Amino acid sequence: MTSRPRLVIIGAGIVGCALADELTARGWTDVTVVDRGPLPATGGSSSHAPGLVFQTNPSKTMTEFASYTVRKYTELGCFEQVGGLEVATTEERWQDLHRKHGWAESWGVESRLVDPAACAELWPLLDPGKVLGGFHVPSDGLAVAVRCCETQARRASERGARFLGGHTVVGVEQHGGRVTGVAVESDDEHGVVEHRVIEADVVVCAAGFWGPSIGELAGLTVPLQPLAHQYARSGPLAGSPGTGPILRHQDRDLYFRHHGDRVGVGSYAHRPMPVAQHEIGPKGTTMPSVQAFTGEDFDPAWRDACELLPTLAGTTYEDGINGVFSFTPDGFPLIGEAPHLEGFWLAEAVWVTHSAGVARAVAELLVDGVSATDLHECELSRFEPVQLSPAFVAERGARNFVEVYDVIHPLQPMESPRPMRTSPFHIRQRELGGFFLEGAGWERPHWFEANRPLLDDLPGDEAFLGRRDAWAGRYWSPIAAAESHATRESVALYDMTPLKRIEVGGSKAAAFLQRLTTNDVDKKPGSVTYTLLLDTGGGIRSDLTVARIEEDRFQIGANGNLDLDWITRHAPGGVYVRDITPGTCCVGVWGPRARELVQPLTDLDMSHEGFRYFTCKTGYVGHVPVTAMRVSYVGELGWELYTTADLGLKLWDTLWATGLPVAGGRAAFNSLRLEKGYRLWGVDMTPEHDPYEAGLGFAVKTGKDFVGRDALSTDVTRKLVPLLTAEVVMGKEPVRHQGRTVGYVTSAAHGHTIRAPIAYAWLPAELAEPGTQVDVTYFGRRVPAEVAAEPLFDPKMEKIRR
Ligand code: FFO
Repeated sequence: MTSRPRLVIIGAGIVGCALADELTARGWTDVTVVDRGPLPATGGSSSHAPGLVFQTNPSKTMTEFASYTVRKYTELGCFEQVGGLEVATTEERWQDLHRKHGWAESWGVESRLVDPAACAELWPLLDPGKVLGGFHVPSDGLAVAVRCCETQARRASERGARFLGGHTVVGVEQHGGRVTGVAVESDDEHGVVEHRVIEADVVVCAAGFWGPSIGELAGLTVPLQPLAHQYARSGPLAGSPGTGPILRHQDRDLYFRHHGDRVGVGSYAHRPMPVAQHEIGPKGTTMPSVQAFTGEDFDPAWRDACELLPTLAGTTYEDGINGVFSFTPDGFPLIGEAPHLEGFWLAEAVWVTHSAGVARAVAELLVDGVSATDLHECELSRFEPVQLSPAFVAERGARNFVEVYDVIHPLQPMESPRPMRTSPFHIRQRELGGFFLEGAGWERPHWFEANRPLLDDLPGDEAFLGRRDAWAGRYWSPIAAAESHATRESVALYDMTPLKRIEVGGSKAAAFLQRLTTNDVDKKPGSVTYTLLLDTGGGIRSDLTVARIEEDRFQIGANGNLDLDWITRHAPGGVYVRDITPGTCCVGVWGPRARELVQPLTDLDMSHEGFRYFTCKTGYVGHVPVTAMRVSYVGELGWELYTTADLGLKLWDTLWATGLPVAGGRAAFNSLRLEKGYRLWGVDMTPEHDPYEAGLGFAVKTGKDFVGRDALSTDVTRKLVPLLTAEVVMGKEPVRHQGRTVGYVTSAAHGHTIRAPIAYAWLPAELAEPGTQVDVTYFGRRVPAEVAAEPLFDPKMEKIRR
């Protein structure tokens, strides 16, 4: 590609304009932005957006997007930094605001919790008798969306970008799997339709809720559901201060802002109002993004608003609108290149709140090939095929609308549509009283009620079970302690079917994987290697196990669909890449009695010498052909046994019939892996971190050439370390040292074997020494913690290597 590729951006809303600005600032000046509507108010979501920017989000990435948006629009003079206030009217919400305060601290957003009187000072129209307290972020505020579009478009135009209003995209041109241009229609001054193609090397679709239609032109599914949402303004209010913070009343799904002496009220309380692509206003409609306002849907919200803001009572609302904007199945934006069409990118489902941040990240991806921000939650390739079905996208999109202001527990799954993906062991897991949560579309058991009787034989003391408050105790059962105990003392079966399995083969497979990953994977058949995928900036894109099954056939244990996409994209000719996850299954047989369980069922030599740690073999367990790998994410002797999906149940029943194992769930699994210090990608480390910081330098062989190597440095300023905490926390909590915020928690669990709660956390390198005293802020409480040496369990590997 030339250093200045020809770029077309579809959509001159706030994302398209921000992107044109970011790219032209980086020297990509051959930029054309097309939009079907007039400029600058194109009639898309940006044209009606009330512009509220609340920065704090459970996701570090989303918070960073919002914080950059605030900084940038403030500098550009199109942001009113009025602050943001979220009030609680229930105890549950008040607790949740404490949790939110923690996220703000973890992600570097200054905030404070305030009492009802302070809430009323910030919002004089508010009845302090109704609230328990508030969460105040002084840097939040209002983006004037259309002005943001104009200002950024002007800067981009000054650097050479062209903005074409009244140009409707009617085709995406391609040749040989690459995008070559965009076909547009426009009316000339006589109303005659002109059709032409704008040639392009790169096309970015920033078409907002039109994304699915544009995607269709490119042969790409864009999993986005437009929903309409009601917003109205009061009449002039005597006693209104005229300005003040943006306000959220989430217990009633409401938000507010000032419009001079009027107050704007937005509601998520009404029924979801999905809008199909063909229902969006046709060409020529001034505001295609606006549907008919229905007072009967808004009236209850207005009544709730009157309760919080008594001055509204006795007045009614004026000029209500029903604005359409984009929802995705998981609430995150859609960023990334189409899997089958090189050069066609998405920057979709982005709210004004995150617009500048997303645009910067996409510009970095296009220009540098890698973003400084961790994008794994936003990448288009995160969706499994089943999660792209129109029915799924519609239902989950609507659920996200309903839940947008709910207090959501980190483990809480959506209720429907479920179940989607089930492993062959599912039927047995149900019989055992499995409690299921969802991950990557899979039903995953977290514990089994059938194991409850095991609790009777266990130490019932607090150090063993772990002290949990009601929050940390939700979606958890003490049965996890029994399953953990059984794994350490006897043997347990863990369903590893949701583990992404990718087969890579062909004569060049070994050379390819050697170049793509950090460790030496070019070992003899039967070897298994723990290795990393890095991006070109040296950030960790994944951690993998690579098993060389045969000379030219590898089986990769990966973290998700992102890995499949990454490996597929990089594969040269002569290498095939196949997702074998759906057609296969895996059970982990782990514990000191694992050998005693498996050996009688197989002719394979399962002895320590005959089947070394981190090796694999193929053979039979009972009647079932298996690939056995001697690896263990729980830190015990044992094997992962793989077979095809049709034989999964047979395999499970064969193992079960020995009478030795119990079934173990994710809750025990998570505790066991944290005791052993095994990192979970996407939670403990992300592309934001390099291997040395993450404590994974052992998996990097700098003597060979691999993607990301040149960006690596062994100097580290921060480290991922285990903390022993006084009670169980959940993750994402801020960590303080001598009163100063120094880092945040990634994963946490109670370590039943070590009889202490564990929290992994990112800390400055100078504080990473074992013994350093810190504290973790959990719902506003200070939980004492101490940096510990890792691994916390079996440092000599005596349990695994025997
Ligand atoms: N693949 C398989 N087969 N099983 C798994 O559990 C997983 N993972 C992810 C993705 N791929 C997988 C990888 N995470 C170890 C640590 C983390 C893992 C997988 C394995 C591990 O055993 N580490 C040892 C050995 C390292 C070595 O000898 O090189 C260690 O750190 O001591 C599950 O999430």
